[in-house]
Amino acid sequence: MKNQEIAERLREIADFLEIEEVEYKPRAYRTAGRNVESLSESIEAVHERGELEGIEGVGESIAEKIAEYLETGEMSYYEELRAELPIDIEAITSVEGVGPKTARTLYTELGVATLEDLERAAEAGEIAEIEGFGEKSQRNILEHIELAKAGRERMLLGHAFPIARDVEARLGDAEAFGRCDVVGSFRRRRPTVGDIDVLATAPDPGAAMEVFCSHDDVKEVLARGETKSSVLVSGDLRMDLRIVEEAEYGAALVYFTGSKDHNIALRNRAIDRGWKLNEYGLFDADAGGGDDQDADSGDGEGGGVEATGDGERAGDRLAGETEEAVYDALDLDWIAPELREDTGEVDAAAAGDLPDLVGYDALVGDLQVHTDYSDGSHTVREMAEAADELGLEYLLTTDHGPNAAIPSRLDAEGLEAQRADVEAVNDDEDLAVTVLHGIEAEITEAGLELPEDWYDSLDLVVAGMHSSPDDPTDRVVHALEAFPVDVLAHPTNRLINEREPLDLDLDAVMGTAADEGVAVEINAQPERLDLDWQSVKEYRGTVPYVVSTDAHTTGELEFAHLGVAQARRGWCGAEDVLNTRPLEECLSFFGA
Ligand code: DGT
Ligand code: CA
Ligand code: CA
Ligand code: ZN
Repeated sequence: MKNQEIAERLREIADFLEIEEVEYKPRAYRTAGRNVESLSESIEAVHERGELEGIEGVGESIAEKIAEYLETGEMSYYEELRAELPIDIEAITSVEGVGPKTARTLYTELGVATLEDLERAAEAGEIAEIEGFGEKSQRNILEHIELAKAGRERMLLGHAFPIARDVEARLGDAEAFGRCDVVGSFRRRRPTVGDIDVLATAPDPGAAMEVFCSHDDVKEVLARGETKSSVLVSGDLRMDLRIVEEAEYGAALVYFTGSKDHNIALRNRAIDRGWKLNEYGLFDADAGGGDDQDADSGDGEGGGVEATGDGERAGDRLAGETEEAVYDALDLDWIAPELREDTGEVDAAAAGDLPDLVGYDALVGDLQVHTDYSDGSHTVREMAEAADELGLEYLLTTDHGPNAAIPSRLDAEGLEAQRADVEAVNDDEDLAVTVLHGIEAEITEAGLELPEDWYDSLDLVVAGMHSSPDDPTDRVVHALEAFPVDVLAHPTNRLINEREPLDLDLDAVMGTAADEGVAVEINAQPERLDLDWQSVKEYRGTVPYVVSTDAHTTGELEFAHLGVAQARRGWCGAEDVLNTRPLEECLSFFGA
């Protein structure tokens, strides 16, 4: 599964070309990178079918480069560009505020080639000395570098997704394996994952380990045992496999899905009943024959199957084969993995009060997508066709308005032309999807600053902030109060692993949104997932949410499930999410 690796190469090529001030091409490479990244299958499989050029944004020349990389492990065009400027451009530009051109200056002036070099130069005060930089940019770099460093430790859920899905399918199909599930933080759909934990049964464990450790994607085998192995795959992602007995699969699922705090809450519940819960099952240690009553032996990640004795399985097994049976024996309703964070889910399950979570297939519309009228890659029609194919009932175009701080944005002429495009698509009887005409207006000190007559002509107004002012709360509150905003986009403007959330008084923002009838977005972009799930949980019931993809390409419409996952982690039911409702009902909330 080299999707991530290739997407990164394409992004780096775009950066290098941008530095050389090549026109158009950087955008083409970025688009191709985005589309490779959002593929829902492995790029190897696409290549095997000879369909690389079928990927949106991938033409003959980029397809050739991808094929070359898959066949030889190198992309010579990339190697040439990098030979001219031998720096880790992706890592360095992942520091907020450092773009490709800054990276080049830092290299030519100071020889900065890696993130470590950058940190050293900033700490030594060398960056402030460069012309055009100064103390402020140096401080800025120091402030953001920790986040960039941490970002290399934890992979975004959206980036881990195809990798996890691929290994699940691959092992599941292999003869040596029985069942196979990716567990851990991935199964809980945490916004980032530290590693990929795979749980499986295997009629032939030796052969299964061989399949796991010798696959093409494996860069390094870190540990190999009879029932537990660890490998490194593409992107330096660690993958752990544990093989367990069929009769213990449910207990292992619970244990290795975690979270650790959820496990502890469950184990305490077992202890209260005089029982013992670990990765092998739920046991009544006083009954039956057993020799070891160490109630704490489930602790520690190293507690793999092979390292433990029979004492772990002491007593009568009350449950173990299925998750449901484990929860049931503890007098609990089954708890969805997304809720297993020890934030009240065990008590709710005991009381029969768990929420009926919004389903992964519940969204019928998408209320934030970009087109080529601003920074999106595809036309209104292409986005509509892709949405139609996904079975969406409606789609809101939200290109950046005239007050956005980016070069490509909607002006009056663009707005008129786009409206004509929207009408044409809506008149096309072959497309069932309804396209709504909206905008993503920038929240500035003055508010939305849109020409007055635009508000009447647009179906809905989405407002978002893409800057980091000192008074973000005042600005957002003012925008929601003084302008006809329908949806507040990505409220905290965080970029996971890259940019801290705005320092917002969320009580004030959510209170204002509630008063003004503004819906709050859960943005499904892998690096955003904003509003964050903790806040989603806190303000559920105060404000209605929408889950939007903020797609900039047709492929990104498929990110929706990542946003749904965060809504679920925030305990949302379908009733909490407006775009689970049919078009008319959704629009009636907005008074449109
Ligand atoms: P990650 O990998 O940092 O994104 O987060 P997790 O939750 O996947 O953590 P990981 O990979 O260290 O372990 C997988 C699961 O195994 C974890 O969610 C719960 C379980 N586990 C690991 N260590 C312990 C422990 O010391 N005690 C208990 N009760 N469970 C543990
Ligand atoms: Ca994990
Ligand atoms: Ca692990
Ligand atoms: Zn935005």
